[in-house]
Amino acid sequence: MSALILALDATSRNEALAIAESTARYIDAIKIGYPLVLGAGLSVAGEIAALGVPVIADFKVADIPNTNTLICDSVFQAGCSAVICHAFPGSDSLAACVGSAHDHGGECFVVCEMSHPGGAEWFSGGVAESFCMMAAGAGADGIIAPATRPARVAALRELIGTRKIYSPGVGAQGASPEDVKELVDGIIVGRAIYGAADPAAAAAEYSRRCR
Ligand code: FNU
Repeated sequence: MSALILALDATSRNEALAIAESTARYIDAIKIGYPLVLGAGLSVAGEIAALGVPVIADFKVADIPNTNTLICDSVFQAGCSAVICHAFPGSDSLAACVGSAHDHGGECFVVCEMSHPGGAEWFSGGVAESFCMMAAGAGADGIIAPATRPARVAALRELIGTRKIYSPGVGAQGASPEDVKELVDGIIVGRAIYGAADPAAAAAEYSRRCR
C-alpha cells in the first residue's frame, strides 16, 4: 500500500493547474520540476499548494553547499513541502539540502538510483548503496528508487530502513503499481495521468491500484 504522487510535468501554468484541480482528490502530493517551473515560474508551486496538495520540488539539486542552500530556501519559501536532490556532489552538499528542508519544516529526498534504462549503468555496482548510506547519514527523510527495478528497491529498502522511498517509473516507463507498492511509501506517476484523455479518471484508477 503506497501513496500516489502525481509528477506534473505539463509545461503551461493553466494546463497544470487544471490537472492539479481535477486530480487533487485522488492524489497525496504533486511533484513539480523544471518542465513546469521553467514554463510557469516558481510561483506555480504556491498556487498548487493552495489547492491543499503538498508540493515536492524535483530539482535534483546538485551543487556546492552554498548554492544548494540558496536553491532549497527558495523552494520552501515558494510553498513546497519537500525537495529532491542528488547525492553525488558529496555529503556536505547533501547536508545543505537536508538543513534547508528541516529549517523550513520540510523534507529532503535523495536520488539513489534512477528509473530510466541508463540509470542501471551509473547507479549500479554499489553507487546506489553508497548514496543510500549517505542519505541516511545526512538525516534525509527518504530516497528515490526505481519502480522499473523492484529488486533494486528491495535491496535499498534493506539499507534505508523506515525512511521513506518514493518510486518513479510507473506508467509511461513501463512499471506497474503492483510491482513496488508493498516496498515503497509513494509511487510517482507522470504521463500516464497528466497525459491521459481524462487525467482525473486515470488518477482515480492509479490511486485504487496503489492501495
Ligand atoms: P513519468 N523521475 C524519474 N526517474 O522518472 N525524479 C528517476 O529516477 C527520478 C525522477 C521523475 O515517466 C521524472 O523526471 F529520480 O511521466 C518525471 O518527472 O511517469 C517523473 O519522475 C516520472 O514521470
